[in-house]
Amino acid sequence: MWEFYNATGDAHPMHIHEVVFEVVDRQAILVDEDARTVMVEPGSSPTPAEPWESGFKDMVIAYPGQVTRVKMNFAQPGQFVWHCHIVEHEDNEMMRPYRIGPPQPGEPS
Ligand SMILES: [Cu+2]
Repeated sequence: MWEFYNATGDAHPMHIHEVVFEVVDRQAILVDEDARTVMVEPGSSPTPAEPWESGFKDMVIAYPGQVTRVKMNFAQPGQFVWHCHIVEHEDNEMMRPYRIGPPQPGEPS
């Protein structure tokens, strides 16, 4: 289960390479910019995925002020990326690596 905490003012279409996933739910979050923390809003309840989000996906929209949860099984070992599909975001650090399995030769430590 991955959780995308969106503490920005924009919706982000998040894409995870090499895997398909199911959208589980979304829930309100609280952002404390002074303390630089984010947490699930106490007393809030998760909202199920929308009807059009049923089935396996490779992209999900992470809305502002919410955590978006997705679940998946990683079967393919290797090094991949996950990123926002908005190019300006992707080019400004919203493309991140992830690895399945043991470290690989030449991988940065
Ligand atoms: Cu984005």
